[in-house]
Amino acid sequence: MQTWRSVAVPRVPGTPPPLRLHDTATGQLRPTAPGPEAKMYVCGITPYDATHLGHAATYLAFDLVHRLWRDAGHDVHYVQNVTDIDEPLLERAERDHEDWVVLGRRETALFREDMEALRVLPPREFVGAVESIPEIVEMIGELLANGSAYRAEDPVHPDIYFDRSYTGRFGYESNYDEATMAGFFAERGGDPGRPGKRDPLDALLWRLARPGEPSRESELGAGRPGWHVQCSAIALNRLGLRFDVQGGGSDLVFPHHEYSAAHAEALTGDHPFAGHYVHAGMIGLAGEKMSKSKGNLVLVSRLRADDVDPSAMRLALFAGHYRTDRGWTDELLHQAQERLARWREATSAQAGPAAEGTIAKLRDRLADDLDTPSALGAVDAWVVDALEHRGTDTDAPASIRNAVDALLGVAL
Ligand code: 5CA
Ligand code: ZN
Repeated sequence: MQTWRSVAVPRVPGTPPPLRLHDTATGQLRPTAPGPEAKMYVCGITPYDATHLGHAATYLAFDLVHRLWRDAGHDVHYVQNVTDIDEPLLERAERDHEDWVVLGRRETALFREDMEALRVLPPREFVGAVESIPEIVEMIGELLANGSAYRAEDPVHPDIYFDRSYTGRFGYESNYDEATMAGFFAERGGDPGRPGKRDPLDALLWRLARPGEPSRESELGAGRPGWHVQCSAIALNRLGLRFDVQGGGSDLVFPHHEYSAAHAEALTGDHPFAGHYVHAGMIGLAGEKMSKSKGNLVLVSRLRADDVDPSAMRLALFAGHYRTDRGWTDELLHQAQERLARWREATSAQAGPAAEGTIAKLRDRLADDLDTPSALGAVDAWVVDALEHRGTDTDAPASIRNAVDALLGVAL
């Protein structure tokens, strides 16, 4: 699929520390250890409604990873998918008497626009599930061949399922117990009660077409792919096993990332799928998770239509730590707008206090599991100094502006 346009990223003098990120699988803060090419896969949208601030927060967190790796000199191979064929999209299209392909394309186009406005650096590859069906079919064929996939015992619809016991490692990513897994599996798109499966928690790989359902012809029979195998195939075929970061919101810890990893590991016989499993917290509104299905949304496109500066949206979301579940409020946005105005005032002066220490602190805080609250605090401290004492370093305002642009994506 077509991606979106990139903004230029200025170079920042000095040496950045290695980036450490929290890994869900081990529960530890560990250094990312990318080679010359840093590899990241972040789960993309299911395009049945517009981008809300929850999505934005998650993509902004991974935009920081992208920016910090670039700052450290890595060539970043970033892959993001679009779940342009799946239950929620098809249901919404049906509800609204709309063509599911048209709906998906329209919302994907709006997502691109929102990401570009937010100055999110684009992925190198932006990949739709529908266009990936041939490679997904191939992967499922191989899983059937090695015995990790099977046909449900159902004479009418022998859909294909994944045997979750196959790798012997199932559960290592989420670390959830059986009861927790069963709860999330049922809640997040699984079908535990489907007759003909070997285990209620075996996940769907290929759903044979029912009358009136969209499908693609394939050697598996006409049908469509399950959700987890889409991301598994798209990531594996572009990044290979042991890529650096698998990312998404915390609602993807289980089942989605557990099965994506298990499918790829079953296929290759190797481990682990990703070096780090990184999850952003949920953004809520008035105490509830913001979600398309609940409809309690603040849309990026709505805020843009109200002329809210995307840099203020960034600062509002970065005021909290990416892993913390947090609420969106008008007050949060208001504070971010004030902060942005102060930063702009200080960096438009002729001179200011020396910038090097602040830039080192900014990098240091971000490298520590994207500690944006402290990173913003470091810039705040320089800004207070600049506005109160008016330093004499004539390069400093531009240096701060440059670093804030490159590392936080905030345009001053
Ligand atoms: N297409 C799948 C992933 S393959 C999906 O989850 N799509 S989504 O549109 O529902 O969400 C897109 C991304 O935004 C996912 O990473 C999801 O974890 C994240 N997300 C969804 N809701 C929120 C929220 N309220 N706060 C933070 N992140 C969220
Ligand atoms: Zn995904």
